[in-house]
Amino acid sequence: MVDRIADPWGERTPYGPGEPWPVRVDGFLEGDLTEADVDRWVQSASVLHSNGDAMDIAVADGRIVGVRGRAVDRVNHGRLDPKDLYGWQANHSPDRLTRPLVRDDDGRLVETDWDTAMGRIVQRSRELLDGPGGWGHFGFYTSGQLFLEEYYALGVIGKAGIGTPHMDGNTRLCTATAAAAMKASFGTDGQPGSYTDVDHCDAIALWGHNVAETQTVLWMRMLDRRRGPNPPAMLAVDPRSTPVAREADVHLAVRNGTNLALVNGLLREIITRGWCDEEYVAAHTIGFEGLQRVVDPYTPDRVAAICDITAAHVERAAELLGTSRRLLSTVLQGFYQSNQATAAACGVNNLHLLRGMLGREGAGIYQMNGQPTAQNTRETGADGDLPGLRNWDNPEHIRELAELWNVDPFTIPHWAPPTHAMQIWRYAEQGSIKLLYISATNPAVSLPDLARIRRILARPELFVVVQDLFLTETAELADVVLPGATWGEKLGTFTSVDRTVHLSEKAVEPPGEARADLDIFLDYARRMDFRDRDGGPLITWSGPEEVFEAWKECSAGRPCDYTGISYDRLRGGSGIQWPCTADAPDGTERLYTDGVFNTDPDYCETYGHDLVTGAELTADEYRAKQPAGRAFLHAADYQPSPEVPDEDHPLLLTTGRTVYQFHTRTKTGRAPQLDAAAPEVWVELSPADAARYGIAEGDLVGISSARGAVQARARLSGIRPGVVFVPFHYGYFDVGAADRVPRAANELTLTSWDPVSKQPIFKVAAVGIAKLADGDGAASPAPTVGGSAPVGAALPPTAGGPGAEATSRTQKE
Ligand SMILES: Nc1nc2c(c(=O)[nH]1)N[C@H]1C(S)=C(S)[C@@H](COP(=O)(O)OP(=O)(O)OC[C@H]3O[C@@H](n4cnc5c(=O)[nH]c(N)nc54)[C@H](O)[C@@H]3O)O[C@H]1N2
Ligand SMILES: Nc1nc2c(c(=O)[nH]1)N[C@H]1C(S)=C(S)[C@@H](COP(=O)(O)OP(=O)(O)OC[C@H]3O[C@@H](n4cnc5c(=O)[nH]c(N)nc54)[C@H](O)[C@@H]3O)O[C@H]1N2
Ligand SMILES: [Mo]
Repeated sequence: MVDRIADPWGERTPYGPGEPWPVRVDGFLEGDLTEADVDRWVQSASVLHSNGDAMDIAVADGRIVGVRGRAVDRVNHGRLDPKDLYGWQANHSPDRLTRPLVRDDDGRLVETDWDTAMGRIVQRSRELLDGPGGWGHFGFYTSGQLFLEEYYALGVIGKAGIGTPHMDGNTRLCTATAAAAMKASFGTDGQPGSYTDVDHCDAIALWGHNVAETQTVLWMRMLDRRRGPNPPAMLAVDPRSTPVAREADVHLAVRNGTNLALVNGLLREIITRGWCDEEYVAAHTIGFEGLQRVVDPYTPDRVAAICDITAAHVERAAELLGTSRRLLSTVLQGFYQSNQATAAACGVNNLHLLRGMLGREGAGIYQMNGQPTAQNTRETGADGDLPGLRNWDNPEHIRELAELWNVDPFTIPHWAPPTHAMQIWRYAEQGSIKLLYISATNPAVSLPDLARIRRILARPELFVVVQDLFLTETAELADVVLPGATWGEKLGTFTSVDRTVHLSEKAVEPPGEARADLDIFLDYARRMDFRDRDGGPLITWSGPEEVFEAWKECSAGRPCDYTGISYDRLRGGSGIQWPCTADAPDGTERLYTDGVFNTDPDYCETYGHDLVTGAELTADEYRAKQPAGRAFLHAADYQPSPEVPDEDHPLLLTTGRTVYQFHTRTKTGRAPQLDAAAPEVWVELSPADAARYGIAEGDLVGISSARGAVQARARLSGIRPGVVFVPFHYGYFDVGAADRVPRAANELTLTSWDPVSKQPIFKVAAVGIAKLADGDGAASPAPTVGGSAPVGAALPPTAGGPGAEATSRTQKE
């Protein structure tokens, strides 16, 4: 038995390079149940991060009573993380939405039946679609947490039914930069690496990624290598002292917002010190001279000054990267949500290309996903891209889709790039979008500058539909609220970071009248009576497996080819990595093993952008580069972040996560062990800044930016001086509580985004702080585990107690 709140990572199972990662099966059952009490185990995988931890759901008396990791799965070899273990309890929360809600004449949300709720949505949709401006009035804002089948259905509704380009996911906040960087460097989206690269690598570089807290099982794999023979070296780039930073051999605590300067400096060192794989560069890349010209001025001294680290640290990091033989990199929000996101993420791709560290065991890149199904949002086109990683600017790709759906090519929006989420919100603000259909996301907590978002949602002219499990901060402001069924209550598939596809079976019935999102979307399509080119119904699917089969056809011949996968093949064993075809029936471990990239003009997903301005290149400009299967080395100069400290706001704010909470806490806030481990917002600051502002552990602190202010209790942590950190999990009100003290990090953040990926900058803002009240010696609610670990003080350690005891069984494979 292990208290996995006190110890999120559990026991080490060390292993050496090239050895199989030992199995360790983790499980948790509610109360004092044992496996003998379980009636059925139902196959699934985690939806509380992107790792794809495979698990079985324990069912007794028609209820979910626990979970157990799947030993046979390639992703986790049986392991589960704290959210996997305890998070499912939210499904049973008594405040689940069980009936649709509509706004009555007094402006209150009242329960109603499905016919009434759907009737209102369809009536408004029809008025808008048949009136002047038509499709232009529709906006769809979806998620990275639904299933593949749900996104594909939504994509077809938006693109072939309504014909609107205004569709995106919260994946724009999450992994838009991963997609943008892979498209820019390699031609299409699609993760080059495999999780098994951890088993083979001799160096791991973590670029703005607190993997210990956010892909906890992947970190277990890395830690097991670190504790075994011939461990990999480790580099961490993060302004905070996260568990990753504390473990790393070299930690670069850069000033947030300066990643690109660092990366340029490292690339310069790799080139000048002769660590390039010249043969690989000559045969498989394009753009070396341009890259060299851009990075040349980034000497270690100059980088040290911009990033506020030492030149010696830059040199040590370069040496670690330059002398490794099998380098694995992971990139996430410290890069994606920071200044110059796409350029910095492309810089990591450049590093691997220069060193030929791609497409072989241990040499891999994870341009990470965050949400469990973000990969599918991107593949199926629910983020506005075209399904199958097709290029909106390539008429042949449009023709393929038109044929597949039997619609006129002109119905499919392709006269301009798809509208990104930040622009969708702007159109809703300006009034051209009049119907905003939000599914499985809580923008009233997760988008930047919340005062503005609340104002937009509350506009009387904007008809807002929210499809969720709970009455969230967003649902509160909706005109119609639709109760969704969730994980464990519905069937579907999804794909994790390293392209592993998992099946998630239905274990139990949803509560009340809640319905699977797919059923809701299909019902909407039926009621809207969308037609194909011959007057037949556009959408005839009735269930997930039919949609999956249709999706396979759409994916055929594209990088994300699913044609060799079926529900039956996903049952029983391990997840399978795409592409999976007749030629590769067991899936594909790594992409680009032959050094041939997806950059052919007829095949690529984009004709590219100028990394600095975001300007789109044309097909002719792209063709003129004659990529011929070579990868692009893109480079750009560093520029300071759009917001830098000033007199009123002398500190840099950054935001992010703790291991115990998921996003806006709609699930983890309702799982008692997780909720108790991090029940309230806090602010991390360095002891030096604390002394300067007269703040002690536990004091109540006011934090203000040009947009808003929040209050939080202070934690003195290992964060770099000049920077404060606020977790973004805590919404306007707490689960079950009626108090409305502003405490969401996004009250403070700014409306600004990367020019290429359009991902918002959540990681850099200027703030001021002031002590509001004495903590009287009580510790802040921040966990003592993870990035919020205290420095200099012995505080009561975070623990879960008997209610958090989970099982863990190790065995040698
Ligand atoms: N426990 C938990 N796990 C999760 C989630 C969750 O909510 N909770 N969410 C999932 C999702 S959707 C996502 S996207 C991932 C996110 O996973 P991560 O990206 O690992 O999480 P974050 O905490 O957002 O950011 C990572 C780190 O970036 C650092 N950082 C901030 N600014 C900068 C900067 O300018 N440069 C650099 N180099 N680093 C910087 C922060 O200090 C932070 O430690 O996690 C997934 N897993
Ligand atoms: N300041 C700051 N802001 C950030 C970030 C940051 O690091 N800092 N990170 C950003 C990132 S990476 C992300 S991914 C976003 C996340 O932001 P959100 O997506 O807004 O956060 P969630 O709380 O996951 O919201 C998901 C919603 O979907 C509901 N839901 C869950 N499952 C289902 C389902 O099966 N069906 C339906 N219909 N509903 C469901 C949940 O109840 C919840 O309300 O936040 C972003 N915002
Ligand atoms: Mo995310």
